[in-house]
Amino acid sequence: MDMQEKLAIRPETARAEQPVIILPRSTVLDRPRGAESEDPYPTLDQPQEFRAWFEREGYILVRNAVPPRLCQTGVDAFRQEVLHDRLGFFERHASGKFERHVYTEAGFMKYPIMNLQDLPLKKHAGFRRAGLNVVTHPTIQRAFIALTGEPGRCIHTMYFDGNQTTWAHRDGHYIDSSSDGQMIGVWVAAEDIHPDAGRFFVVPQSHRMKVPGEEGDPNSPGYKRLMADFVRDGPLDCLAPRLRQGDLLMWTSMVIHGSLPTADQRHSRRSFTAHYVRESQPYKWNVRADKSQKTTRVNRVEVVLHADDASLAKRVRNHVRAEWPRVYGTARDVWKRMRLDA
Ligand SMILES: O=C(O)CCC(=O)C(=O)O
Repeated sequence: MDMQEKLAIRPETARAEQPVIILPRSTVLDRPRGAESEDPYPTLDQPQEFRAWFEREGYILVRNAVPPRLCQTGVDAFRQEVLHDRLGFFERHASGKFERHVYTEAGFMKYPIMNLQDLPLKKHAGFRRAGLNVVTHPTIQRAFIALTGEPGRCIHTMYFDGNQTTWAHRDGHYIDSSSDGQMIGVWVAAEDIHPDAGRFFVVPQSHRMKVPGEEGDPNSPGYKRLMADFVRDGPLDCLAPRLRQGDLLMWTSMVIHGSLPTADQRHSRRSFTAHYVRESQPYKWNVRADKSQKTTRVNRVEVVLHADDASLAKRVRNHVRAEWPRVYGTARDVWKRMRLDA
């Protein structure tokens, strides 16, 4: 039985930990920059300085960007509709596959859900709506226009509850604008993030540096090791700002980032995240063959839909997965076993 099958049968059981590469440099873990309270960031009322900071540092922070009430509505909807759905299958960021929840020891969802815009409308309508309301909020659009001079198209979204300890990476190795390096990532704190919760980290100015060996497959252990080596031993400092509910962090697709290991498992690190490209630029996958052209609109923002429903068979599969997850899980297990036996 492989790991996926174990997951499908016993969703509540934390899967055997895959080796996750953490950041052993003690200054990164013990005293990540950003723990201090003074903010150096230009605000949106200073658009030129705002853009200049972003271009120089590769990231920027906007305090109180999204009303806390909107974030809370998203968190509440997640807890009501999604967290306790032990049978449901959700697309995951780490594997790119549809998997059931894995819970942390404190009962948080360990692996983030990918692409809220593709969630089945019947079952998860409240969470989908609330999450998309956060990641398309007008302040995010204003910030995107300040950084690029034009409106943005949202091409990817995620929701984090617990911490998967995201490996250090550049987004642009996976997905980017057709013009390399011009996609922008968006991380909205959906609650006050406890310093020990496994904070989001960014390596300022890393978007302008080369990391040896990074040209390889970004899903390979070798890539993850080299990126971690760079964060640990490289010339740049790691920054993990304290974020409160509604704070917004934006970064360019070539800046290195990830999440610190969780120091205290009692804390969640709830956040809605998204990736945006300029409306005038298509997006591209660097790790997938096909890219979806389908979109919807939320808060006047174009949001790309990724549901794989190009044939009748795929639509039936998606329907069964959404409406009869027990049947889908059993069928999937049987199918996998048959393939193993063949
Ligand atoms: O918050 C995290 O763990 C990582 C998020 C991330 O890598 C992203 O949104 O691109």
